[in-house]
Amino acid sequence: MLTVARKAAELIKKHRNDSIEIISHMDADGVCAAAVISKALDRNNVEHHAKFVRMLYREVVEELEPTDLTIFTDLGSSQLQNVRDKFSGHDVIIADHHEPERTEGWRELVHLNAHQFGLDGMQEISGAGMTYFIVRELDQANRDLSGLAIVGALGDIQNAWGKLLGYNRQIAQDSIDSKVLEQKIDLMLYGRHTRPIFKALESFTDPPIPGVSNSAPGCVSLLKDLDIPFKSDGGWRRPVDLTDVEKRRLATELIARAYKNVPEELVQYVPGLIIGEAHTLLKENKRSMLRGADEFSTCINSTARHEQPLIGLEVAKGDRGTYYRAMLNLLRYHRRCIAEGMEFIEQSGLERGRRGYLQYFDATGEIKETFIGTIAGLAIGHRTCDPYKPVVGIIREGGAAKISARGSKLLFLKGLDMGRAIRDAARSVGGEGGGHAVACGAQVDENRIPEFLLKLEDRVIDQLG
Ligand SMILES: [Mn+2]
Repeated sequence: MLTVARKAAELIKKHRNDSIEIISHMDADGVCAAAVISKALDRNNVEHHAKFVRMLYREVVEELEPTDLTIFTDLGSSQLQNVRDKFSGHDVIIADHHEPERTEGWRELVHLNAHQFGLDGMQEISGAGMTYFIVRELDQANRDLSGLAIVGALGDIQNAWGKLLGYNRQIAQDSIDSKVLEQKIDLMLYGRHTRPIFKALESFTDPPIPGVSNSAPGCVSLLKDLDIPFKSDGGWRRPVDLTDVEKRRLATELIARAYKNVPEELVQYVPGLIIGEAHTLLKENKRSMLRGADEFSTCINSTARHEQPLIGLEVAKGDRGTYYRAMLNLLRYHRRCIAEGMEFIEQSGLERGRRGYLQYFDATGEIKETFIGTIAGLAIGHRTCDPYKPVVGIIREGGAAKISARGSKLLFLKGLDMGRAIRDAARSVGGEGGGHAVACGAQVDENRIPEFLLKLEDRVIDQLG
């Protein structure tokens, strides 16, 4: 793999005085990947532009123009045919971790894909990680960009086992060595550096914990029972302020409670979801949303969700001024959209699949298309939802249905790969789909939604045995 990464680095050096375009995936990993390469190019005073797309559908590729060098990051491999039709004969680098299409490349293409080297692109390395290997070959001084590669990996939920695997571990080691990252075993609470402890507890829903998940009063009384103060002189204590003894006390109680609730065959996965590796970006301010690598990735994700990836790009590259403030605004808007989306779920509830293994909602005209996945994900934690069944969100528009599906980490650990399930189900009704094991999407003909849901449900049942 390093040989190919080196070839890519050589190609970049060759074009250092030419026009270079970066085309990346419009999600957190894609934005981080673009930031990694863009930052490395900046350091060498190489001019370049960045552009973000959701998918390299034929009509999307049609709109692109080959320049002296085009660098695709976090996409390209799985739509290689479309890319080739337009870019064949031109200098192109693809750094991707999605499963590649079985298509020949062309002479001027340097194709760096995780799968070609026997890596598990779903869990072991992200698009930002693949890109990182190129910039490290470009200059060893780029090792400090490894922190962004970890943010990208978390954006793609590559830590579902409570820790990073494979090459991601190597990348994390690079960032520990270059003093940008700290990796520590901790409670897997979201908002470690920014939220009051009881808030962080309340939003913990995977696995669901009785009397804690979605229950602010429950969290407050839990902390009281465990003799853990939730305030100090400086205001609310955050998860990061807990002492090791307090953390252990809390972890023991959370695990014990989750055990009582979780179906027996899933019990073995519970501790790994409550305790795991936490990643802290040491160069960020202590109370900043960017201090925790997981929160950093949410920030970047919100810019991509709302189609402002260039804001995310600048923040990922280090802007803490104008773009950072724009991102915080976007984050506020993001939270408002979440509140509205959840209000809709609260009002309308979820429908059940015919065989009871799927839950879905149709939010046409209610929720923005780019946002349906976020709401589907949060719906899993909602009180009206069965947390042990995947959730599907549907938006109908112009005869097509845009579908997003989410499964819990718990189901993933049990063996459910929603990305594969949705791809197969979509294909079987003449549509297209794919994505990650816990977060994925599809597009099918509006008239075939019921048929699609049945096929999807069949596949979920098959996979879960
Ligand atoms: Mn990715």
